[in-house]
Amino acid sequence: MRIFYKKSLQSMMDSAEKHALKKTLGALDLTLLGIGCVIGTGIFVLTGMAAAKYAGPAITISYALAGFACVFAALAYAELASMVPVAGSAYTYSYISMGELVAWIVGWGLILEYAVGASTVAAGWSGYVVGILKSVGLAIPDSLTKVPSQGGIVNLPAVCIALFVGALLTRGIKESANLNRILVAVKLSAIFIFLFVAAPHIDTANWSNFMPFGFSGVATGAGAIFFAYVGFDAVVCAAEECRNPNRDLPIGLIASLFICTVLYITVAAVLTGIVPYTTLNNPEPLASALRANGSHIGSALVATGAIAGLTTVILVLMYGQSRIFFVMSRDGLLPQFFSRLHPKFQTPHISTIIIAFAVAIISGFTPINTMGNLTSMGTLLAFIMVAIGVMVMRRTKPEVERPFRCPAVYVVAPIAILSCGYLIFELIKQTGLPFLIWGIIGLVVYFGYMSYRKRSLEVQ
Ligand code: ALA
Repeated sequence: MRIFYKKSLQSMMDSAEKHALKKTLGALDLTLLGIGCVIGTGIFVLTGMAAAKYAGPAITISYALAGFACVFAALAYAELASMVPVAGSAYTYSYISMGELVAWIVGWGLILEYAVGASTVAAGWSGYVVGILKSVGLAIPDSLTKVPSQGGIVNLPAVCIALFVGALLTRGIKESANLNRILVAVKLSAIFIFLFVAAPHIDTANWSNFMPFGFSGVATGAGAIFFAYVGFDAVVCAAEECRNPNRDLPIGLIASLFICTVLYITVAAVLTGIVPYTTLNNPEPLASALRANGSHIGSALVATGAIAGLTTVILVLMYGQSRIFFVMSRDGLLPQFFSRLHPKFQTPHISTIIIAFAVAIISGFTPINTMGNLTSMGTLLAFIMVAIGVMVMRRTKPEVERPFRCPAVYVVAPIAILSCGYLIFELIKQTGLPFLIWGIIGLVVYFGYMSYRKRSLEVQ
C-alpha cells in the first residue's frame, strides 16, 4: 500500500545531494533565523489580548506553559534534525518514520504553520504600518487597508510586504539571512528598549489580582499565545543550507527557543506590571502601555521595532514553506516545478513566487481572526508527529548515528505529545471546524493527486 510507503534515510540524503542547495549558514545564522521567525505578532500583539481576555497578569505562566511544551518538542526535533539533516522538517521525519500518508498530513498541516502563519503576520504588519503612517498624517483609505468582510476592498500593505519578501527570497538565502540579521537586531533592540523604559514604572499593585480567571484562563491563554512560539522549528528547514548541520541545527533550535522564552516571560511580567491588564486588549499593547506611562518616544521606537520584527517573521515563514514544498516535490508528492532551482540564484524560485502570491492573496482578502489559531494547530500537530517520530526511529533505526540524542526520550517525547495535545484541545474549542475542513481538503488533494499521477504513469 503506497500510503504506508516509507522513504529510506539514505534515499533522502541522496536526493538532497543530487538537488543541492547552497551551503552557507552557520550556528549563529540559524539561531538568528529562529529568533527572526519567533519574536513577532505573538509578543507584540497577542500578549495584551490574552492577558486582558484570559489570563490576567498570570499570562507569564501561560508563556511558561507554552514554552514548556515547546522545549520538549524542541529536544525531539533536535535529535531528528541532527540525524536527518534534510530540509522539510517534520514532514521529512514523518516520511521516514511513519510513511507517506502521515507525511502528507504533516506537510499539509505545515502549510498552516508557514503560509497561513506568514499571511497572519503580514496582516499584523499592515496594522502596525497603517497605525504609524496615520500618526504622521499619512492616512491610507480604509478600503485599501481592510479585507472585504470588514468593509474594505483589499489589505494592500499586507499584499505589498508579502510580494516584497517573496522577491527577496528568490534572490538567495544568504542575502535574506543578511537582511534578517539587521532586522533581528532592530527587533531585539525594541524589546530591550521596552524593558528598559518600562521597568521603572512597574507598580506591583497591577499584579495583585494575579490570576483573575483561574487556572482555566491561564490554560486558554497558553493556547492563545502559543502563536508566539510558532516558527522556532523553521531552523530545521535550513538543514541543507548549513555548513555543519549535525552540530549547528540542535544549537540553533535550542538557543533560539531558550532566548525567546526568557524574553517572553520577562516582557509579559513587565507589561502587566506597568498598566492594569484590563487595558491591554488593543492592536499595539506594548506601545500603548508605554504611552499610558508618558513615554511617547519609547512607544514610537517600540512600534518601529515591531514592524522590523514582523518583517523577519514573514521572511522566515515564507522561506520555510518554500523549502518544505521543495522537498515534497522532490519526493513526488507535489508537481516537479516546486523543486526547480533558479539557474543563477540556486533558490527554488517558482515555489517561492507561488507562495508569495498565495500569502499576498490570503492576507489581502481574508480576515485574520481565526488564522492565528489555525497556524498554532498546524504547528502543534507537527510537534506531536515529531515526538512520535523520534520514538519510532529509536526502535526502527537504532543503529543510525545521532550527533544529538534527546535525553530520556521515552519521558520527554510523551510529555511533548501530552502538552501539545492539550494545547490543541484548548484551540479546538475555538477553531475546531476550520481545522477539520482543512484536514478533509488535504486528504481529498492527496488521493486526487495520487490517482492523477498513477494515471499519467500508466499512459507513459
Ligand atoms: N511566532 C511568530 C509570531 O509571533 C509567528 O509572529
